[in-house]
Amino acid sequence: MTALTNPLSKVDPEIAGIIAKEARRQEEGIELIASENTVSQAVLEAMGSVFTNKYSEGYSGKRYYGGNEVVDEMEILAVSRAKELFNAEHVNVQPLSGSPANLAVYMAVCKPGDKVLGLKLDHGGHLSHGHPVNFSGLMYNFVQYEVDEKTCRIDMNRVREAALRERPRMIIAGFSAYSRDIDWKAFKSIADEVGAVTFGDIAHIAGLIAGKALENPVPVFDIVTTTTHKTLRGPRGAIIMSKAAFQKDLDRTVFPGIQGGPHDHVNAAKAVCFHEALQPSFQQYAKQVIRNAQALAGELMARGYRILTDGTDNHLMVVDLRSKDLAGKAAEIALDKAGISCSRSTIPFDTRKAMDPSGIRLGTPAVTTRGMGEAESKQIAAFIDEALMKASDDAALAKIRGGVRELCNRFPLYV
Ligand code: DSN
Repeated sequence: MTALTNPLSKVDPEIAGIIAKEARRQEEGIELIASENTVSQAVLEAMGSVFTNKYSEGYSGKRYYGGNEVVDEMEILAVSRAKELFNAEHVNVQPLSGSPANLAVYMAVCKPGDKVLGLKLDHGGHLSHGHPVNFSGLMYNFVQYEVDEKTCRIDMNRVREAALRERPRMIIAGFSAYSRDIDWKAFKSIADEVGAVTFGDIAHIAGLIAGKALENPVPVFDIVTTTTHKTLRGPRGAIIMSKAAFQKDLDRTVFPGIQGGPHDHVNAAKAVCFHEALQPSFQQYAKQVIRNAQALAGELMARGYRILTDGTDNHLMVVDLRSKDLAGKAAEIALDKAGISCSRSTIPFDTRKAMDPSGIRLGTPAVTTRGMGEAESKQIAAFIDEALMKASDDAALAKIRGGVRELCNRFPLYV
């Protein structure tokens, strides 16, 4: 494409200015939101491509609009790369995001009212795993399993008991705030005992699986979904992977069941992200994400913080702030003022409300992308500790923000 003759800064300086402001916020701040990451310039370029102009309802070779021969080429490549990356029999790259991908799985496998087993939200699960205010909890008969009160870990004996008692149509394994490995094979064997379909939601850990730092459930489970923008470091979106037997039902549920035209510009960027994740350097990245999370958790524990499960096997941790006489919302606000982004989080058996729960969730995918290692992760723990101890001292928080900016300047995001 020729150089832009009418750049955004000329056409709409207001929005251009706002984007520049956000770019600066990202450059100068420490991003610890466990579900966020920083994409490459190549992913950004594909997302901003002319594919956004196209309608291509349907699938490769079977579209409802003309002029799709190039879209087909792109989507076929995206699918084949995702299949290779996750060793999947079938991949649908069209889901717009994680919840619609999960909706497609429910609609393809279950009838409204069918029983499904999933991890409770405040025990680390996800809204779309059966929360009563979400479509999942409204449309299906959810039975929610919990983590053990003492260890805060999933107890497979309890999952088995619930499965034998409830005989669900489908069992979900997956989470948005759980820091330990999932025993995929144990889930599969329980599901086989009761004749349930296995559904894995690996949105948080897909990049760690793609980078071979965690075990891959795709060859074991019937269906696995993931978003593409978390540890996988791609554009905002999702994919569904499955055994070939589920292909037809899943594909027709995504389109025409739920969605219209796929977002081809985003799917092109997903293809770029799969290409990047197939490179050996991505395996180094995935391992470093975990090493950084373990260094961050270790240093926080050394400073007297309670980390659920006493550590982490993946990229995230949930910090229980009760022993520090703090709550999640105030902690999130204080850290924001210090230039550190995180998300407040419920803890299992929380007595506080979700808007101001007892914990915060921290993750290392984004700081690892910008090149930080274990030494910087420990430094970040020191910043967090100082900010939380001075949560109501704005001058102290501004001073910490200066230190955060200095650290970030040493690890630029886009150069
Ligand atoms: N909102 C995502 C997260 O933060 O984990 C999950 O959808």
